[in-house]
Amino acid sequence: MSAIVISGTGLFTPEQSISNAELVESFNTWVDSANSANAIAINAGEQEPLQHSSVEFIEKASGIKSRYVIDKTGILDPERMAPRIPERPNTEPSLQCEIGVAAARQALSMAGKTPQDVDAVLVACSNLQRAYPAMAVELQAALGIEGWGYDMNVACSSATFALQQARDSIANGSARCVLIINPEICSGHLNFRDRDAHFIFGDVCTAMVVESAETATSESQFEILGARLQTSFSNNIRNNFGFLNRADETGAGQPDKLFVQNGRKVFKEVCPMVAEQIVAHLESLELTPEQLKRMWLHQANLSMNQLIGKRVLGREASAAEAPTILDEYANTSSAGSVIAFHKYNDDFASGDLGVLCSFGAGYSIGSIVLRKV
Ligand code: CO8
Repeated sequence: MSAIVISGTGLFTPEQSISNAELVESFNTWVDSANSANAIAINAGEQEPLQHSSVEFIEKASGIKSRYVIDKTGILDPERMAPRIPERPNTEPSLQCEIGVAAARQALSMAGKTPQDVDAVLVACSNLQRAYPAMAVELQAALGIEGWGYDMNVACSSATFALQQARDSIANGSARCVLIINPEICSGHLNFRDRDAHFIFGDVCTAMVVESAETATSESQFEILGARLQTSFSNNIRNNFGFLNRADETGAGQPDKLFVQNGRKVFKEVCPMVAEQIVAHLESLELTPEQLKRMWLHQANLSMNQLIGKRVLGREASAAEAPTILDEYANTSSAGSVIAFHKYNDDFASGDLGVLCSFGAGYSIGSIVLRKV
């Protein structure tokens, strides 16, 4: 079997960005007005007052300083606290298609591919804009790609799981070249009134071109040496939004129809699983952690990545060994590790090794070991 490579990556970043200070100001304004509306119950001791959020807490607990979003005004409006993204008529490209096209064109151009070279489109992300037709099929049409496409969702691990699917499709001959697109509009499913989570996510779209080394002409190619996936059921990160919500009105408007998590448990349970997976995956390829030049880790929390880096390497990982993009982008779900890879691989020489690794809801973990061609 000939080698299979990632030959191009693309990144669409929304124009609007929200700083922690802006987000906290809006949140605290909403808290003050909710507390004054409930002053009687609060003063009577029947209800706990809501607490302010803080810039210091956010940066210290997560490492996040800002996030890009599709719509800043709606999120920061204390009367609304949700992005304002008008529905489009069916005759216009949907938003996920629009940002997907932008990231995909960049990835195709880097790989030196035309739409005619591509056989398959995988849209892999945490939240799909609609049930059907598949976003992948709309994107396929918008890009002028013949062949097939489908959507898949493994939350934060969607992109790494799609990489394995792409590799398998090329290896078994069902596609020559696969385009993976991760349109993550996380602000649509984030509860901006939840003090524990209102700062966590941002919006973005990434794309990757995967093909056989035999057809690849890109100057920058990374061979997929191995792909390892793991899932283990947990309720600690959950979103109960779904098509059956209308069949039980009692749940309407409940916070569980948006992102909810027990962040502390996620932190404690997931970090060791991720480190163990990376080490075992390397071992199965007869590689050692010392041979890694870089870990492009999922971007959820800076301390999480520092802990994983330390467990894998047996010492602190330097900023160059485990680069951070979450300070600027926040958690962009499946796109996070792909952004890190997209931005931090120029210094790789032929033969250098890295691991692209995601982890998140499910729980789900995906590790992809890459070698620069
Ligand atoms: N401001 C000030 N104080 C706060 C705030 C705030 N905003 N929030 C909480 N606090 C307080 C708490 O009340 C608590 O106070 P006390 O000690 O008095 O009880 C104190 O701060 C500490 O709170 P925590 O224990 O919750 O704080 P942590 O240090 O654990 O940090 C984090 C919280 C940042 C959430 C951290 O636990 C974390 O990052 N965990 C890992 C999360 C993670 O990786 N999740 C992955 C989820 S993403 C995924 O899989 C994809 C989902 C799909 C995307 C959908 C898009 C929306």
